[in-house]
Amino acid sequence: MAGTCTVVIPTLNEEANILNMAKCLREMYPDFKIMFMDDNSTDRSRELIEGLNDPLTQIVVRDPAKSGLAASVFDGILGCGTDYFMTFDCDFQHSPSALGDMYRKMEETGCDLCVGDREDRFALGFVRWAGSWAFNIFADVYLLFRGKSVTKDVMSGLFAGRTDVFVPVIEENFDQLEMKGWKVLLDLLKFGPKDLHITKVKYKFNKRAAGESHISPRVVISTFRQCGWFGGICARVYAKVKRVDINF
Ligand SMILES: Nc1nc2c(ncn2[C@@H]2O[C@H](COP(=O)(O)OP(=O)(O)OP(=O)(O)O)[C@@H](O)[C@H]2O)c(=O)[nH]1
Ligand SMILES: [Mg+2]
Repeated sequence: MAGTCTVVIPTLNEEANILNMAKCLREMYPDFKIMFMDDNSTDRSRELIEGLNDPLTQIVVRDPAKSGLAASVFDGILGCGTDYFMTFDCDFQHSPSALGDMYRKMEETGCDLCVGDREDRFALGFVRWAGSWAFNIFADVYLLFRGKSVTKDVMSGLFAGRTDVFVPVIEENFDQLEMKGWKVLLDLLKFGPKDLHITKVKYKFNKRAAGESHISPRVVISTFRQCGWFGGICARVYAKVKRVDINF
């Protein structure tokens, strides 16, 4: 029997994209459950999704006290109730066709995790490409030091996993996860089993379709914080240079 699947989409003020995204995914994947994990958007996101009246498409408005992109994704994985989960952005940077590719890979190989591998890493410009490359090396060294599995792009926001493998990982390490962070895959590898079976699929990385980016220095700080004591020091130095409060 084919495995059931939920697409978990963290969202914040994505009214410019959210309806198109819901319709596009529903048309391409009639059987997938879609969960928009919304951190109390102040725009029309909620009414747009509720107006669809689609039982397989939910918008979960989260507790403001527990806000955070990573917290939203962890919540979605814990609550999805399907065999697989897939994480996906709401701004069309991840190609919707990649979801089908990842689903087939999960089914065909029986792997634990399938990671999206960006074809065009320069799509966001040199500075972000270089930052992502540097962080990948930094995180890989940290993961290998912990004896954990690594993958080509640990910074990827597009990946699929087996719910039975990763729900226990999240539950058992809940207090140590970087809830205010962005790099969910890094925490899943950090706290996951050492011998994960990981595959990858190539996908086209696009520019944001519409709406505003949420990227900020906090992304850098939280990612450093995920990488042990040395990462913690780097986070503090970076916060000082950027004059950002590290306590968020
Ligand atoms: N629930 C939740 N979702 C968020 C939050 N911040 C961003 N998101 C969503 O997470 C996804 C990624 O955010 P983006 O702003 O696209 O970040 P990015 O892709 O790194 O940056 P761009 O390349 O500039 O788009 C989008 O679907 C956002 O709506 C947050 O605090 N909470
Ligand atoms: Mg984006």
